[in-house]
Amino acid sequence: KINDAAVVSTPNDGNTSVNRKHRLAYDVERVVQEHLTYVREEISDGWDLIHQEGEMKVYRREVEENGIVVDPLKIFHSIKGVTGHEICHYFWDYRYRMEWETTLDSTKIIEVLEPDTVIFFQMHKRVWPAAQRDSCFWSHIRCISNSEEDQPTWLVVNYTTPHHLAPIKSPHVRLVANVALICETIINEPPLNIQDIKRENIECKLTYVAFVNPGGWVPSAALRSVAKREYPRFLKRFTSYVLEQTRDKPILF
Ligand code: 18C
Repeated sequence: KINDAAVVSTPNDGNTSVNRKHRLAYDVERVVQEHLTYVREEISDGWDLIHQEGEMKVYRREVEENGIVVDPLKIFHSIKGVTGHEICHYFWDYRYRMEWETTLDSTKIIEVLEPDTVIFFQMHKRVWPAAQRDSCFWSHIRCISNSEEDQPTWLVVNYTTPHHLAPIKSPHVRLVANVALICETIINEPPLNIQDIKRENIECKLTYVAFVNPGGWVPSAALRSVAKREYPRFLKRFTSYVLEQTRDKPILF
């Protein structure tokens, strides 16, 4: 089900194609289902709480593959005054991205597969002395209704894919990402009439997970310390941005 607010529009630069039953539909379904299964798993041995601030808890598991740090990261947060739909809308829609992402030089949609699934090419900021990273990934937004009574779960998944419009060009290094943002909306002390729900009654419980392979060697300690600082920073900035954007707008359930 596609919500009007989530329909994408892209600049008509002749470099974007649109098609309906798309070639990555199976891949999208598989990865979405994996995230939905994984999100219910409890934090177990091996996960370290690396940052805690208010309601936000950031966990990380230290993992290396062929000497490259690929630490899975998981953040739990709870934000009063917004819905899961609002959080996912602002995360997915490219029009807002450069307003809250501080680690990007650029972002561009290179293909629209469906109104809820697009392919991005992004150039990340260079962190000296490592080579500059870029990324190419499909990005999918979805609403999942669990029952008539409960608020739906909203999620966004960003998953690396190759694309002919985004060849890997040295000296840039292609990073590999599998990121999901999964949001539930809680209504506290629900008023009898649904129309009377105010922002003070709503709360979004979110889980953000990231599996990122930097695509080439970077010094482990430096990478871990940048990641430890940047992920909480991103989530704080992004959620404040959504609060600011939605404060005076009608609630988007
Ligand atoms: O999920 C986020 N954003 C989405 C929309 O853009 C999308 C992004 C996916 C890619 C995430 C990968 C991030 C790695 C970027 C490397 C370069 C970062 C530059 C850092 C600048 C200080 O899903 C939000 C993503 C929030 C990302 C937080 C940054 C994490 C930093 C990771 C460490 C990189 C270290 C590079 C080498 C350092 C060694 C000296």
